[in-house]
Amino acid sequence: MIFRHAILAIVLVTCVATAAPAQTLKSVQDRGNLICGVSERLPGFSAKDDQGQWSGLDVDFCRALAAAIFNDATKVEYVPLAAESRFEALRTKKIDVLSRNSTWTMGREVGLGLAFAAVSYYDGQGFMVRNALKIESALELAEKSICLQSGTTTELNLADYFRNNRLSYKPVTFHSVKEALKAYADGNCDAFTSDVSGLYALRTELTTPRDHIILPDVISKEPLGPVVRQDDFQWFTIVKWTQFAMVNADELGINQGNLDEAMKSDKPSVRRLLGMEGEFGKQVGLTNDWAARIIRTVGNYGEVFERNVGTGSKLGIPRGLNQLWDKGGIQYAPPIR
Ligand SMILES: N[C@@H](CCC(=O)N[C@@H](CS)C(=O)NCC(=O)O)C(=O)O
Repeated sequence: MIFRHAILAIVLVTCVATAAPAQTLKSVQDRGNLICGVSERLPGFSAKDDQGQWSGLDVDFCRALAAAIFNDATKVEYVPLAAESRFEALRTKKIDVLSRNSTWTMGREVGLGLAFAAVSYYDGQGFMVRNALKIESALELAEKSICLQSGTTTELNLADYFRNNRLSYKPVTFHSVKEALKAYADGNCDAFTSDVSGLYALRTELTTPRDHIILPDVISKEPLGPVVRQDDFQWFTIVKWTQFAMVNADELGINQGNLDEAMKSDKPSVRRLLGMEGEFGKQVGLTNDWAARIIRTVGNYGEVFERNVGTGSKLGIPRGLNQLWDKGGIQYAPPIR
């Protein structure tokens, strides 16, 4: 009898131990930096310059998280990941968060045990072709060869699109974006397909970008956003509200330039966002000025968008769907209250 109780106790202790929630925030704080998975090279989203400095919209998300946690956006170790290895790197805890133009799909959540925290960029899949080809619509790509990267949603969307339209095509698939773009640049494919944002980004890498157009057809929904494991709700909450803080700041008109002025505001929504009222930051394991730290160092969502990919940047992408909900887009953040 005593023996059976002892066995039961061991089983219970083991179960409780395995069920203990992961403490990503604590391990990030103890380590002293955030390990962020990013693209290997996608200018405007994540790219390393000659001085070893990373920049881009996805990189700024990592910086925003580091600012919220450490009040120092430089406390990030970037891990460049190919499409095929990104989710495994997250599952096996090689990274704390994945911020790498990854599309939120049901399969990736239920099949891989991951959780998309928010949508940092609403996108869709498109095609890039040479002007000289005189193609104006994706349907004219029937029988043509199309370069793409494996391990992406791109592959299935492409197959679906041609199947739906009862057309055939020749997919030419590569493990790395570098190889795929080189094949297209060398003329080994008639078209290149990816998320439209990726096409804008990669077009800047071609010898004569203006010789290539992005077709108007958008064949899928690609909501891109940061991803975490499902085992840590506190961490999921921090990642999610980091994105929402930047969108809320944009909506409230708070930016890097007017933050100090905004700190004196008596508007309740501004005071709560910036931590002058409420205990929202502390309740999630941060300091109450967590969002102010993000805005001061990285900026609001609109500033991040414009700086990295917007019409004034090298990529020149119109804000489009990523405009705020009250300005004609679908970027919408739940309120901080
Ligand atoms: N959003 C799609 C596609 C993401 C993707 O990996 N696209 C490629 C082609 S643009 C890319 O970003 N490659 C950059 C890299 O591998 O560094 C997905 O989640 O599967």
